[in-house]
Amino acid sequence: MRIAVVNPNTTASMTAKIGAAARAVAAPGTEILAAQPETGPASIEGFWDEAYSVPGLLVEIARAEKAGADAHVIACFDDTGLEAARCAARGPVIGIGEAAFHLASLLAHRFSVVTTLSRSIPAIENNLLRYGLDRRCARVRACEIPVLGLEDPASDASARIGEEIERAKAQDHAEAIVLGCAGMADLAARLSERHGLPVVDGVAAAVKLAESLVALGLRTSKIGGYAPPLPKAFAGGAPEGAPGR
Ligand code: 5HY
Repeated sequence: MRIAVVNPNTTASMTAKIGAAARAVAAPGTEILAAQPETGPASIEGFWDEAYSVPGLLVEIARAEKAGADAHVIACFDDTGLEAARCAARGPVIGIGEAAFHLASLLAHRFSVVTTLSRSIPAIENNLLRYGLDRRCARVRACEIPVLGLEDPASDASARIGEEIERAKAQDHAEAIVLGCAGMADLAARLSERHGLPVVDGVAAAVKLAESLVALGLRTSKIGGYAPPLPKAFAGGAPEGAPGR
């Protein structure tokens, strides 16, 4: 099978890291197509970045559909553009945030999220409410490292995230941790070992859930909110993937 993993920001080193994390867990018969938009913010830190990343993301979803993708993973923890992408795709579309929340809720009574900056917390809290999983999440925390700070080998990201994990264990009584950024994908195993509890990375979680849905022959429902977009006039020129393009 072929799974498209799209990093909605435009930082190539993050796309490479995400692609490596996806390939590390993919089954032998799964081909991972990693991509990022040609335009948009270098990182997504809050609502404004998120809004401007969606048009480029949707173009990449359309391209992956043409390339025969059986499923798509949106590799931004805010699950940026998830519902619009589901309208554009035939197969399943999995957000790494939603995937990680579900897996953590199968492992622990309550989990906490550790993301990058505090400004990213409201979007994550909104998603937990939207997915009906807010009751399973004790708290969404931030380690106060910018998204691209995770790309700096000299950063103390792992230590800073670890400090937040210890606070989550002591103060939230968290029994599992969800890493709240695609850029943390390479840290999960080491953090889980060091801190003695399950640490879930959304990239790996989303790839395995996508594989499972495809293997079960389950695709996005097209009889309601995720039906394909209707053909209509589009000022400024219709983007790739628009009906009739
Ligand atoms: C992500 N931003 O996973 C989110 C995390 C965040 O560019 N990739 C990003 O901080 O919202």
